[in-house]
Amino acid sequence: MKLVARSETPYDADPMARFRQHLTRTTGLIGTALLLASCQLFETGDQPLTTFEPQSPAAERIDDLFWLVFWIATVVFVLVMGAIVVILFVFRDKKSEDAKEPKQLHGSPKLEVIWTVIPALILAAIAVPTVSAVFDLTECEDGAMVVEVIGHQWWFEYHYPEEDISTANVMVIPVDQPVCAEMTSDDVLHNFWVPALHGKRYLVPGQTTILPLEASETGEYWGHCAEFCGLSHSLMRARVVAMEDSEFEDWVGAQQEPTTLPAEGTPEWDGYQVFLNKACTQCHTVRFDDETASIIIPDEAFNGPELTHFASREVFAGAVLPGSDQTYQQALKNWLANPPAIKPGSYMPNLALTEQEINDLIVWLESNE
Ligand code: HEC
Ligand SMILES: [Cu+2]
Repeated sequence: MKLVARSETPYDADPMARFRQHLTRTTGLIGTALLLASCQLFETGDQPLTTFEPQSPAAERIDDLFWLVFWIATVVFVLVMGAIVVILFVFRDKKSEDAKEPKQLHGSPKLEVIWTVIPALILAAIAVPTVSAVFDLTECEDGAMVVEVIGHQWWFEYHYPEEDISTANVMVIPVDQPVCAEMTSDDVLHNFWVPALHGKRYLVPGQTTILPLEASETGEYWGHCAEFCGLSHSLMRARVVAMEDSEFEDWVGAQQEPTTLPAEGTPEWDGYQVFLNKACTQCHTVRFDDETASIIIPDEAFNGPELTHFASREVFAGAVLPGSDQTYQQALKNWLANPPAIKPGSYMPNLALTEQEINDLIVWLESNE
């Protein structure tokens, strides 16, 4: 084999090589652009995570701030770029006899004052509303309804201390009323982010962070854990449902009630027996109308979502199930068959349930409304 030094085939002498290089570069760029565009596709669709449709006073304030900064930055960008283009043109090298040198300056107090004062004013115009928003947006109004948000790998728990309710995945709130989320984490850092309602805020183990929430419209708001928190971080969604006041009262009333202990011999009874016998009671609280049968996992202990009113939440497993391509029952079947296959690293183990046991469990779980 003959080794050819690079200089022996000069770049210009091989137009094909040049073409190929251009092609690789262009394809790379187009590929990157498409890849980035696809991130956008994932975020919109059924669960839009956009900050541009604010539905609460806090989110509106953040949105206003964004547009203020955006327009200031746009004006600065256009002026600076415009000046560069004009200067490039006016002072280009004209290569002719009559081209004159621009006037040479050294030090100009007037100019220096101008280009210091203008940016200082711009920064002040951005800083004052930003800092005041940052402070206002971390404080809850007096009398706001408190919901404690506890982050777990990989689901959100919601506890209503006044109402004495515990639920998971779906936070239910009354519309047009201030709610104060008092947040913490049971394990690692998480971050609660429901873009239509507020910005992001950390959930820190051993600390309480505050997030004022208020939904201006009834409806569902989607969110996501916004801090990488381990293997299934991408499968940790948040969902907030805002209801009319009367509907909310009904919801609270229903959640406060225990669920019915199945009667012996019913199909629910079989599922309940599987629940009792397959270690489920080590991690899941269920409150029954017969209190002696209730299974209460202490707060300090390792726990999974409370299942007393499991079927009243339309989603489960960090609000990622059921997926858009499956029914509730199919999703539940898959989940019970092998949780870590659905959510890698899941703390709910594969309990090697038989198909019969899974079917029985589903009947019982679906009766817990
Ligand atoms: C070692 C603890 C543990 C055991 C044992 C366990 N689970 Fe779980 N379970 C969890 C955890 C943790 C989650 C939340 C997983 C997630 O979303 O990442 C969960 C989630 C669930 C969910 C979804 C709840 C929701 O609203 O998101 C159901 C239903 C469930 N488990 C049923 C069962 C049944 C039935 C058994 C017994 C066959 C069982 N679990 C055994 C820890 C456990
Ligand atoms: Cu998280």
